Amino acid sequence: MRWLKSPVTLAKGRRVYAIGDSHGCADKLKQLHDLIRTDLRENPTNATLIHLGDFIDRGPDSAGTLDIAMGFDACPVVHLSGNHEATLLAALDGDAPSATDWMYYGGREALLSWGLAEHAPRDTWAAGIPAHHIAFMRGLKFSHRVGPYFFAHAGVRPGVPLDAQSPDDLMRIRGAFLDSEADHGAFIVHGHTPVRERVADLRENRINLDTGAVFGGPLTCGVFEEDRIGLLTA
Ligand SMILES: [Mn+2]
Repeated sequence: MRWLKSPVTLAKGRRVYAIGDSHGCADKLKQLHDLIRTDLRENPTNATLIHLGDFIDRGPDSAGTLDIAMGFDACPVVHLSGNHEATLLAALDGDAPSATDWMYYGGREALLSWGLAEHAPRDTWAAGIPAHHIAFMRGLKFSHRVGPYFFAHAGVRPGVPLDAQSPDDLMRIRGAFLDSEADHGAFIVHGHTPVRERVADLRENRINLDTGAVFGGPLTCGVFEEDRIGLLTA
């Protein structure tokens, strides 16, 4: 495992794994889970796995990716929502612009993974997507805090207290957050905006774990322990 020096320190005896945007790349997510299981066996500790969201769309197997995400049982897991899950749920709730967006941003591939036709009419989606997948997506959280770390799919709005962040910012923000060198009150662990170099991007106030798995890059897991951050890739 490659280790980086973290600007913050997690309590001794704790470890957090965080996985960025998997976007239907079920094979890579399974490989990464296997690496985490091995790491836990070799270095047992009080660990939590956090999925940073965007499980679905674009890649070949959204359905399988959800099953794998839901099935991890080697330590407690927190699942966060990405904008793609939120957009699909809004479409299922009848929001027409969200349905159009969803089809445009990789929803067709997700429909195929659920055995629906690529152009299946919107009013057939809810019946065609397994109920346990919809329930899982509806249960996703928007952020999670562990010690000095704050986890969210996309980031946070600078100048807004962490406990007052809007779900929309937590799932969708880009420029205002990515350009900010401010201290947000915690070190932010996020994905959402693929790193061009396809390796986790560590800054003073945040780390971006979206290494573009669905665009040919690896899927990355950050391993947070004491004052260091390890990187596992699949
Ligand atoms: Mn996203």
